[in-house]
Amino acid sequence: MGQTECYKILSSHLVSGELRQGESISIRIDQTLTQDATGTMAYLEFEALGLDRVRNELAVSYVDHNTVQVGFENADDHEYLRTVADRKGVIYSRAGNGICHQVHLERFARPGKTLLGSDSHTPTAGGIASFAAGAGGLDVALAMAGVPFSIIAPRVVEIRLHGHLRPFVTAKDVILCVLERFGVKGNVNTVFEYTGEGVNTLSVPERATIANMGAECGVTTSLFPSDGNTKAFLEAQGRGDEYIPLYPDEDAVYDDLFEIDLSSLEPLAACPHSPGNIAKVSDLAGMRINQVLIGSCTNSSYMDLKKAAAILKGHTVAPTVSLGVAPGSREVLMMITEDGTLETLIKAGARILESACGFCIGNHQSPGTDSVSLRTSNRNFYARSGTASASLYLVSPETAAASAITGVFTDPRTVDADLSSITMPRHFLIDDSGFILPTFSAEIFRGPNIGEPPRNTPMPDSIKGHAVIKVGDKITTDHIMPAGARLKYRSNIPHYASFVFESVDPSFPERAAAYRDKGESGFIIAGASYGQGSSREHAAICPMYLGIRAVVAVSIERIHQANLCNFGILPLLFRKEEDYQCIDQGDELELLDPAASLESGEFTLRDHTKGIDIPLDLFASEEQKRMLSAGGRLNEVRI
Ligand code: MIC
Ligand code: SF4
Repeated sequence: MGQTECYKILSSHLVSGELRQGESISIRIDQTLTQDATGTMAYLEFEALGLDRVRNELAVSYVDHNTVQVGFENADDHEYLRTVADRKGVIYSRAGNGICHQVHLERFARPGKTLLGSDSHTPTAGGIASFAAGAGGLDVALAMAGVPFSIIAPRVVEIRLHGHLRPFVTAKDVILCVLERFGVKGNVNTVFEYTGEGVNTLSVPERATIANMGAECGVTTSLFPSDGNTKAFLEAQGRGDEYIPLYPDEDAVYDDLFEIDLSSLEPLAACPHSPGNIAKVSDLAGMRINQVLIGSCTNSSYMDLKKAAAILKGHTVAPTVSLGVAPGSREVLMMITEDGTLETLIKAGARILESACGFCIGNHQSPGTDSVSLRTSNRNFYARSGTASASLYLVSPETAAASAITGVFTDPRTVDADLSSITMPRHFLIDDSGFILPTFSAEIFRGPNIGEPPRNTPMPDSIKGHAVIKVGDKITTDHIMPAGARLKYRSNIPHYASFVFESVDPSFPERAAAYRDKGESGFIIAGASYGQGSSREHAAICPMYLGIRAVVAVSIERIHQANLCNFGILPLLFRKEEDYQCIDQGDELELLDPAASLESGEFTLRDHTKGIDIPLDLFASEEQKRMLSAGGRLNEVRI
């Protein structure tokens, strides 16, 4: 039986376990990446492992999230990251060099390699046929220490592309179509593999846009083949010698098939407040808009900006609209400067933003009250922009540019511009001076904002307390741990913990801490797809700090489930989904005989308030059971 591309890479990296779908396996990680918002904690955790230097093939530390620098915290964190990278053998990509996923694709990602990143959009590198997954900081710290990464051998879904995109229909519309089909929940332990002759019509940056937003479906990663287009991209990046061909076998067997006729697609948009809430741009046409933002790791490549500029050329942004453009990397910024694209954007009235995450994470550019914001980024979760009343729509750069001119939602197919000559360049402008190579000599700097990596206590004999909060379906890590204005406290857990569930229930931290201080264990009760979205391990660490011992949910997303185990919080699932209805916030709860239940994986939750027993299943591997018993991975791991 032929192999999929996914299983080819997994089998060449298999360290333990049987490579059969659903089995727990561990794989060797070649490359790692971190970004600053998750990176400080990841390197504190790496330091706690006591190693002199990283042991994997390539480790890169990017500074791209917290670059606004209001107050001393961000700058101090950057200095910690620069010095710890130098000392431990990590390449440091300084602020201004660009967004981690865009830069990694340009300069480091390689076909056939494995990449683990402390950011959920690490699968962007799947566009260049790298098996690239997002994980919590601790898992990445361990990968840097050479510890294999554990995953469930995934089911592989074939997404077969036919035909070619028509003018003004883009890679963004392809992934929005995939999101319409697969949604944002229920795709755990799945990999999307793109095949079919339509794949040949997509350049690596376009493939990267598609692989990037597979993260929104919750898949482990997405993969494109390594073919002539991959070779052309690597050559244009001066890395032609890194090319290897990589395809699935002709008779590869997949678990599911979804076929897309690229020629039949039209411009799409993800509507508030979920990337899976898809509509046709033509159906939204005419809606007044207030803000347009082009950038983020999804759509900030050289071609993206050139196409947006070609539409904007000769026009001025509507007076009622603010247009911001953030080039994805210094390479992109230098190229649009050199070829005049930047001038076109400036003349049209665009505000040029730093090559960083910025608006995407709500770090700046929060829209006005009740306003409508069109963005080329990948997440439009409630309140992520910093303005809870705003409505965010996710669109292609073409739709964004066309709408910026008219001031209303506009189908780009109605504009008068010719984009047909905008294709991938034969040579990108290469300048690696934004990277600092390690010298193994720096004194590690620690600002006052940087604490110790927090640890949990071993699992107690009795787990008794209250349902501190009950939340519904699709609670994202942005709901649990806000970013934006709170992002600068990532290295200061006691302070950051005072914002847990800020947009859902701001009284949560005080309530949880009061129960904790009485010696109780806290419970979070949740619906389906709890913890979707980012890889931020703070969504586990901060609740842990507030005394949470168990999350009881209908379902939990992959990266968040791993983060919970890493920090000693029990991920428990209702055996009967309807039991979710039985528990109310404030109920007095107890997990009966936790030690034996951990062993068997079957728990009983006694709701003393309601006088009922509820059966639960532990969602954890054997390895994770050991972590949970020890009160988290840092208490248990031996390097
Ligand atoms: C995001 O897009 O949500 C982030 C910010 O990049 C996160 C990482 C973080 O919270 O620091 C992610 O995607 O993992
Ligand atoms: Fe940065 Fe946004 Fe991409 Fe996250 S999704 S890495 S915040 S650009």
